[in-house]
Amino acid sequence: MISRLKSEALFAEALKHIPGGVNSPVRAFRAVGGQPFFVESAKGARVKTVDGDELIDYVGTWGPAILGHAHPKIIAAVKAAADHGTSFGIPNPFEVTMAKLIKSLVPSVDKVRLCNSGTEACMSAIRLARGFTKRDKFIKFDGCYHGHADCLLVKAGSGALTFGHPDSAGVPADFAKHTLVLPFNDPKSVSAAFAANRGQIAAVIIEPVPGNAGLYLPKPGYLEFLRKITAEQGTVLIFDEVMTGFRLAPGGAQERFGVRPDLSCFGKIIGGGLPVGAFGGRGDIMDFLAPLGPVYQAGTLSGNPLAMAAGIAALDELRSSRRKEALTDSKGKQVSLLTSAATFADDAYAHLEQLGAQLEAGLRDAAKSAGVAVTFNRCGSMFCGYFTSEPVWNLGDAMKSDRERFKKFFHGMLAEGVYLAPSQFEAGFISTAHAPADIEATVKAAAKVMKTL
Ligand code: HOZ
Repeated sequence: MISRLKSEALFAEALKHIPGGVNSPVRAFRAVGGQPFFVESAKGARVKTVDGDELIDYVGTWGPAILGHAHPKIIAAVKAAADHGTSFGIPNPFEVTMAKLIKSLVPSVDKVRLCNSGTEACMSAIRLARGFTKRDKFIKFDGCYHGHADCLLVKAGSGALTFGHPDSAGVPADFAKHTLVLPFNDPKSVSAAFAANRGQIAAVIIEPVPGNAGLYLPKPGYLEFLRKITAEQGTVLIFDEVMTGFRLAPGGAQERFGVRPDLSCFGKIIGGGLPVGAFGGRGDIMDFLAPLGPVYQAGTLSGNPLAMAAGIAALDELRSSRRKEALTDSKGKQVSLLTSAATFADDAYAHLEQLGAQLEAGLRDAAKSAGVAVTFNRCGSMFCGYFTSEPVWNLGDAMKSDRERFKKFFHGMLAEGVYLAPSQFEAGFISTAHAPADIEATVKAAAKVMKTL
């Protein structure tokens, strides 16, 4: 039995001073029971607890750590930036570099505004879409989580769902009455909502690959359908790529699925582990923002030099892993890496894909050998195993999974030194710092734990 005495003492102290002892609800372990451990440090694919345990980490600080923890380039960039000051409240050169980097990776972005969190990004994108279209209503999908702004905290995923409050208390009904919530992967309900609210829908906001109710994928043609109907209806299509951006491909889910939204929301990876958010897209829409236009949005720490330096280092490292291996054809023209099997393994995204496939195959085998029904969903380096034999395409399907089994699995894996998200309704994240041996160890642990379920 692993001793967690230091974590327990810290948590007891935290409970006296912080509601629930945590600063973000999912961290409280309520969905799995028990108490959270406290982390002393993290490096590469591992976190080290204050009790001295080293755990293989698949939470990755909920997505930002795509290069693993404490990547030397990011740490060096933050240290160097800090020497020049931590915040200026007036433009700094890093902001311009970051905006150009985002644009170069995500072709749907003409202009980008930086802010401090994914919540801010989504809240601001909705306000911008409403200001631009002069319409009030918008569509979101159940189980999708777009941060905790009032109008978005309706049938929301992540902690809101885990704790049984997908509609939060404290949100006046009037504030949420323009939010239309529909099932994911169901084109008919979208057509019906447009027909019933003709000329009134400002935006459709969606996590193109929802990662806040576990993980499920868009059915073939679904994102294309949303693109078509929103274009026809003069509605702004917003992709919330806070989790998927720069992870599922350099250009995010929109690159992976080949669908171009009007606006996109980002966060996580572009902060390299520091607080950050961003939203961007079509220039004609973005120019509705103050000071050019009538839609107000602001922030003291927006474009913060430390967060920018960390994010630039992270994006640059991801990009350079491609550049290093870039091939040229006979005329010296660069050939896409993804066309070359020979260089596949050295590309960060190909590496993540391979690790994801290894984990998927291993966990499927482990479940099969143990006779445990698991539906394993994966998209690149994001994954979720639901304890159900049915396919999972939306929140309704996800809710059918056996959460008691998940609890046992979670704690069993933790005891084996593997840290998964402490909720059935969160995605797992693989980083470039995970080695095939880490995946192998994880699969071995899973095979052992599955037999006890
Ligand atoms: N909303 C995050 C998961 N989807 C949780 C963030 C955290 O607790 O750090």
